[in-house]
Amino acid sequence: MRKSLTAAAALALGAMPLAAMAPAQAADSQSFQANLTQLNNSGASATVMATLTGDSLQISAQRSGFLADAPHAQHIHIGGMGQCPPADEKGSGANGALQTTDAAKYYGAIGASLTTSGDSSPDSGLAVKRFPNGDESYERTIQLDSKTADAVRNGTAVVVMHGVDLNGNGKYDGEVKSDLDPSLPEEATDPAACGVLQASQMNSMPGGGVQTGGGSTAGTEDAGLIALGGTLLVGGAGAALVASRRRRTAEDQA
Ligand SMILES: [Cu+2]
Repeated sequence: MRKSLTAAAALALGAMPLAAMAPAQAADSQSFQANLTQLNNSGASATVMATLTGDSLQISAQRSGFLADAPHAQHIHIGGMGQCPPADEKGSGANGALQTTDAAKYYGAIGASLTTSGDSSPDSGLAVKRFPNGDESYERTIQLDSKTADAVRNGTAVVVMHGVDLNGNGKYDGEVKSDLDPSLPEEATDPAACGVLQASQMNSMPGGGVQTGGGSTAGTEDAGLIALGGTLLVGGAGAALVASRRRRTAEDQA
């Protein structure tokens, strides 16, 4: 965990020219990870790493167990409970298969489409020619809308990858049509794997975050950087909280 985190941080920093490494920009970047586990008994799983800078999200995915030679729509879902459904959740598909909208109360609607090229808005939710096939890995930097960026920051964004071979015949087919697009079989769009994007640095520290002393993180090369980011971040949030309290007090007195 720590090893990959360090590597990701080094990569992010290495990609930036030195002149761009102003403290404000470094503090503004946050790293996230999602461990996607199977839905619909798909056997699929994935690890997603992401770094959010402003509304710009650098995101990568390593996948396994997805139906080969078939496109797998993948999205960041927002506006639900910020959770995945239980793995054994039943839905409206064939033999109780879970369709995408069956679990919308858990993970919400599409906030961004993790396409391989072009548009990455919810409009491209079913752009099947611009999603990875099978277990192809994925890496891209996309612009999020502010709602989706906020959801990522708040830990309520959920990555869902779709496309399940329910009947095990090696292709998308079957009697039941997709709840998203009736021209497709449900297998093409049923959720195959799901995971919540969670902050991969500060939240893993004891006490919710900021360590100013030597502490248990001493010994990692980027501990100082992480602590600095945490301090600035918490400082910013604290200031916003104070400001909103002041506003509320002013309103109460008016
Ligand atoms: Cu989706």
